[in-house]
Amino acid sequence: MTDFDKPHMEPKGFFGYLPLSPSDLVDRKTPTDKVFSLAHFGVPIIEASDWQLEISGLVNQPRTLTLTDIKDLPRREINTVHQCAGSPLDPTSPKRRITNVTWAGVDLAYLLNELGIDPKAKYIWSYAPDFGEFGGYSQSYYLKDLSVNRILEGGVLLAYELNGEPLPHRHGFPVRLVIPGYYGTNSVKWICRMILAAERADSVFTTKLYTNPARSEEGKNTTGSPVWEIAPESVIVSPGDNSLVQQDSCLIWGWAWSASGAERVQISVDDGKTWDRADLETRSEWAWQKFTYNWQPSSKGAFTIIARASDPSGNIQPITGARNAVHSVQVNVE
Ligand SMILES: Nc1nc2c(c(=O)[nH]1)N[C@H]1C(S)=C(S)[C@@H](COP(=O)(O)O)O[C@H]1N2
Ligand SMILES: [Mo]
Repeated sequence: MTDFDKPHMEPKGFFGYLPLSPSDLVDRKTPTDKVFSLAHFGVPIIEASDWQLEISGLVNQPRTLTLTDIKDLPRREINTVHQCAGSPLDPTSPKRRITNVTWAGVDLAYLLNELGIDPKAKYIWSYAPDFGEFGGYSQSYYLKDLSVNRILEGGVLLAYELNGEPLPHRHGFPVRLVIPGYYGTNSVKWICRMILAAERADSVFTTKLYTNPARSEEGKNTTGSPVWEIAPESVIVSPGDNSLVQQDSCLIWGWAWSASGAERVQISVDDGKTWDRADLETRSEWAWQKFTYNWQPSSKGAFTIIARASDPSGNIQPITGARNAVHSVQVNVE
């Protein structure tokens, strides 16, 4: 069932392209050549004419689609944060691999409704043919899953464009999944097979890696939850780390986001003893939101500026020990 033709991989082996630090995130929309790129096994080079997508499992009319078939379906454009969850081997350290981009493709809800979803289908398993070794596991494909409910909320794309252009190979050419509000790891690039199923996919990248640690609460053990929805987070774009600022006025600004948007951003300049609310724009689609704060430093000298975001349910960025732990910058007031 999972015997894909092995694609040519260039490069072969873990691929990471990380061009931007927080102080470089000056553009609201990240230009394509500045969008980070990650691939556990390397980048498969797939020609459009060789590509097809099989959709089967708990669906009334299984179907195999070519790129032309996909492009003939209604085109939907989505502006969203695109963020990597960080290394699954080091899940509690923030990596700040974050961008805000526009994808275009067909909404998967539209396509699946055309094919007819069997009511027993609760999850969809998405496969790509990239293969190799990661974290001590040897795999002959990349596999992730997501819930049918999330798909039916809309916005989940089979995308063939990034920022108005065909996807570059490293970003998933010819077609990839895009799940707005979910960490990048779930958005399977070079997608070639989707299977609708009643249960989750039990596999390395679904239930072993990218699983939040199980917690025990009041004697009850909870099983680890998948790394799906993006937790509240913010980055300080300006001032940059180790910069000099003037005492009369300093504009602190950056971006905040989460799966359900950022509700509030707070700033501390006294190591988290007190927090002051920043101005925060409202969200459009799944995009990040700009925050601004006019700071009048109380004295000259060294300060640490910390920003923390919270979401509409009141979840708040932790200070340490999590992938979405706060970002801080050191500045000198002169
Ligand atoms: N097929 C496949 N899809 C994949 C991956 C992969 O290794 N193989 N890596 C995932 C991870 S961890 C991230 S963060 C995003 C990165 O997408 P980008 O390179 O377009 O930024 O792709 C995801 N999709
Ligand atoms: Mo990632």
